[in-house]
Amino acid sequence: WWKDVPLGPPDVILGIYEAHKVDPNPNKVDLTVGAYRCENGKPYVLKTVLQAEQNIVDKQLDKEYNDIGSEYFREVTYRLAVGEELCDRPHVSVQSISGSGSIKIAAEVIKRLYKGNQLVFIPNPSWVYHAPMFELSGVNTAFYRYYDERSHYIDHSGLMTDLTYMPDNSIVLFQMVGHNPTASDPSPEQWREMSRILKNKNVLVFFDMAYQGFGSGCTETDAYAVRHFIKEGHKVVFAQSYSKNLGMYSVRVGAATFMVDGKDDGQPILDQMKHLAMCSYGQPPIHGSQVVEEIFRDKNLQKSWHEELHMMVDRIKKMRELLTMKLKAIGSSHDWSHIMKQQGMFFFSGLSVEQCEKLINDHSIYVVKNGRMAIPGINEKNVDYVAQCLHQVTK
Ligand code: PLP
Ligand code: TYF
Repeated sequence: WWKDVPLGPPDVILGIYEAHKVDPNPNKVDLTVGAYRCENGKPYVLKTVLQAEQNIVDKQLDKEYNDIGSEYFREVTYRLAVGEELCDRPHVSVQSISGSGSIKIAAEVIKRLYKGNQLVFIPNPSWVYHAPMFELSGVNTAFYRYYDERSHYIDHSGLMTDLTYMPDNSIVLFQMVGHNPTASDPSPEQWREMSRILKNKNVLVFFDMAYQGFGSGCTETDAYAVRHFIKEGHKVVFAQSYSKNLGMYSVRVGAATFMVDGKDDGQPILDQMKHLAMCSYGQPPIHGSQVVEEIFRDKNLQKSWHEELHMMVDRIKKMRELLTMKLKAIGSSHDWSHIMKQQGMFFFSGLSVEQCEKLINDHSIYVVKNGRMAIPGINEKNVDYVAQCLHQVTK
């Protein structure tokens, strides 16, 4: 029946993750998906989340339709992004299906606001789904320079130049923290410079905030960029996700927010977001938002959440140090300084496709073929093996 239908594009990350699952090699290491793993290599369910779920059961909370998310959920989620200082700024937000659904809803609204006439500029490189999400929503995409392959860090002059020449009224997408895949985030000074450059261009600034907390370990510190751009009077939209910072990957909880000029200014945007949600997935799932609400209602749960977030980020930092040390100890003369310079979930190694394929095929170390490695897959048990194999393929 469907022989004329072409195959869909393969998922370059999850495809390798699936291949890892069926590899019988006992030494195999999975460094593919951007999801946290414990020291024992297993996924981590936050104790804070388990306690919040227990509360939900104990309270026998209902599972009524969830509309655009409760006032309380949307309020605390907004505050998590903007902090106390900006919490009274006019905005409209809807709970959505984690970061992905929130980006998509916002992209669909943007298409209606701009009628397909403006480009959205995306960092080169960026998360693999950014461009297709906008394209599928009818918003054309272009790239701006972001990453310097030689320094393995931000391409300062390329980035600033491309922002300078960005046409007025464009849309620009930034990853707020924990950039996927480059693990390279602008410094506060660089964010300020970027804001100054864009100031008089009437640009719509779109923040993807998938990793808030996973940069520094502190959700406040990590929100510097979005807060600075709002304070500076930019038109800001942002997509939040609790997938990573609460370890609720498959629970699918997040929010899409448009900053607006006053309450009336926001009503059409809110209506649009609500309608688009109703016509695609209906209403957002309530379980994850109840978990979030339980945590925000209880100071002790908030405290334990932040402790667990710190614990995850600290282990990632420790693994960066350990891997660097091991590579040095076994005599690798390759430049690995970017392991420590980068932050967040990933190490963007700069290894070639051939080197990555060697890691996968000869050593059962599963990495994304653009050289991206998810640090949480490394632990004290496999770090020697990972170091040896990295040394092997870079000799
Ligand atoms: N944005 C970025 C940069 C990501 O890396 C991811 C997931 O890895 C997402 C968005 C979407 O994640 P989720 O839909 O689980 O929030
Ligand atoms: O590791 C990454 O970059 C992601 C992971 O719906 C991912 O692409 C997997 C599934 C999904 C969103 C993100």
